[in-house]
Amino acid sequence: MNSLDVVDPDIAAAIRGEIQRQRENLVLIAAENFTSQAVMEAQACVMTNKYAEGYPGRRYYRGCTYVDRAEELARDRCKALFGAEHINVQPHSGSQANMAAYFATIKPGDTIMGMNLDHGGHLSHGSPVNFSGKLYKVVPYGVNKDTEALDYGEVLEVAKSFSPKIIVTGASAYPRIIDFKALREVADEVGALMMADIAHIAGLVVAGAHPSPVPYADIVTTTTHKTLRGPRGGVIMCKEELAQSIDRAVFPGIQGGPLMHTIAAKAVAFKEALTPEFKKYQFQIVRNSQALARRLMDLDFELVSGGTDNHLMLVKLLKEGITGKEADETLERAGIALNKNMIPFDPRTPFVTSGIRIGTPAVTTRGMLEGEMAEIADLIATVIRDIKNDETIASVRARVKALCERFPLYPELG
Ligand code: DSN
Repeated sequence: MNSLDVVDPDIAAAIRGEIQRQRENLVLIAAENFTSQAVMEAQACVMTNKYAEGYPGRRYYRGCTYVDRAEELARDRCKALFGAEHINVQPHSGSQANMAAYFATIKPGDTIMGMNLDHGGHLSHGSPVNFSGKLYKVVPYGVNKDTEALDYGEVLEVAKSFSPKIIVTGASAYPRIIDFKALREVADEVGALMMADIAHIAGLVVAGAHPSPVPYADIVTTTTHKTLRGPRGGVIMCKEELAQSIDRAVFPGIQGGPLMHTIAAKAVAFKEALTPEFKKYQFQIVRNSQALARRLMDLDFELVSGGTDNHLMLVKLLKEGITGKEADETLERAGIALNKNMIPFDPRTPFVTSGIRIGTPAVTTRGMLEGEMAEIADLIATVIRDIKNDETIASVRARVKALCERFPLYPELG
């Protein structure tokens, strides 16, 4: 029995339940992953006790020798991964990384251009319900109605009409390659800064499975817990001339003490991401995603933009006559965790939606390959095509459990 069982058996039981849930279910949430035991050990370390406002060598507290070392390692490794000029590893989240990027470069009331949330963008790229939509004048851009992919000529037209201060690229539900060079050209044409939020594709970028925005963007933000497979958190990369403004925007601008245990865990994840195995893993994520997409299309499902180039796909459910909400609730009962998602030009609300988003980073971490992706597509199709039948759901649940048992997760956790 460990001390958590003694001090707080309720939380200990909840954690055990969560381990079991992760083991027995297929995690297809495109933004989730399973971090390594080493990352979790760093995250659960004594650095959680340390206050370290400031940056390595320039702190407002004494006793920072070892946390300085951890932050320096995190910065150096992140720099080696992405080739960026300046790195800040302190943002607590992707949203805070984005907030700091805006605070460093523009003023409330200025115009930003970000991808429409309904077309695959992110809340913090200018949604009216988010700080970004409340503080700034937002001009959304979206995908082309026919191709359901970005049309950079259309983006340029929007930019020319509204002269934004920043053009934000990046998405949380866009299955195609983003042409960062084309967006740089759009930004240059209208005299805007370019910011790329690569939270979803950061791991692919490290491996070369997706082009990097670093040569083109003034600022690149990311989270560390999606394809990058680290602890939950954010990072900002920027050109040297923005370094001081970015650092000041993070601290003291929007954050106080950095989470030094998380920064140590980020350093571990970056070390893992520098290995050849990590690169192979990223390419396998994409191969798996394409295998899953192909099988779904063979089973007559319609995918946004007709497929995928990256780690995720969006399935339209209009033809099936069910909502994303019905689909994700029922699939969860069958042991398949994914999320309902708006599709471009969706007639339904974000709480109901007409689609689901499926991602392969987590199942690929478990070791599943293209064969298992075909099996997963069949399981999803079986549930969706017989959504009211409890017996079907129970039989898929049993098949999911058997599949998961073939790919053990966290055996070291007992
Ligand atoms: N919540 C994340 C996602 O699901 O894509 C984005 O922040």
